Amino acid sequence: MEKKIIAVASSNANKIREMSEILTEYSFVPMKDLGFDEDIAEDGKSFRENAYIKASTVAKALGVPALADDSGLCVDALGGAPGIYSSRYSGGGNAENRALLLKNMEGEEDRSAHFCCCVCLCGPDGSAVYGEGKTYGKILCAEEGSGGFGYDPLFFSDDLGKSFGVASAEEKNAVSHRARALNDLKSKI
Ligand code: ITT
Repeated sequence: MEKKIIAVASSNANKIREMSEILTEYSFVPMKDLGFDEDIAEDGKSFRENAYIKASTVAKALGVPALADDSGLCVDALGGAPGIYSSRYSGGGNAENRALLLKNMEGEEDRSAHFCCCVCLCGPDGSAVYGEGKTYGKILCAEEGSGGFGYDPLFFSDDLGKSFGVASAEEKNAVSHRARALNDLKSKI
């Protein structure tokens, strides 16, 4: 059977790879491949608002439904930071973000954290359906593994009993915030 195509309002290739691994019945096509290659200002105050901004901008521009994922790491001892600012935490890339997180967690005893994900499927008319997911764990004192992306090597998953950096893609996708959000969305469409 032909896979249903979904336009994805994201320029994060790792997110799009995970979407394809999680919902295998769909073909996720990056917005760039459909002719949308602009920066979208993510000026919402929550994962949900940012997911809507991305999905609705691309859906309106392309005239087809679009899916966006807004996600991040929320650390209890840091008052929920970096949260919606996860990708821009240090002003650098993933390695710099992890280094800053480690520095800000130096000497912290409470290392509890969770990843959050809000996905939004939006039509060109602005109508939206959402899915939300979280996954809980602890911030490690040093990186473990090099798998996944972003903060994965610093995140010890309570569900898996190991870091997302050493987990296989299958293991991560069985418990991740992204898988939970996508499955929540799937149950509504
Ligand atoms: P798009 O907006 O283009 O989708 P982005 O990476 O800027 O890409 P976000 O604004 O949603 O997306 O920021 C998500 C950041 O949160 C991501 O860059 C990582 O730093 C972190 N993050 C989210 N999910 C993660 C995961 O599964 N593993 C590790 N880090 C993750």
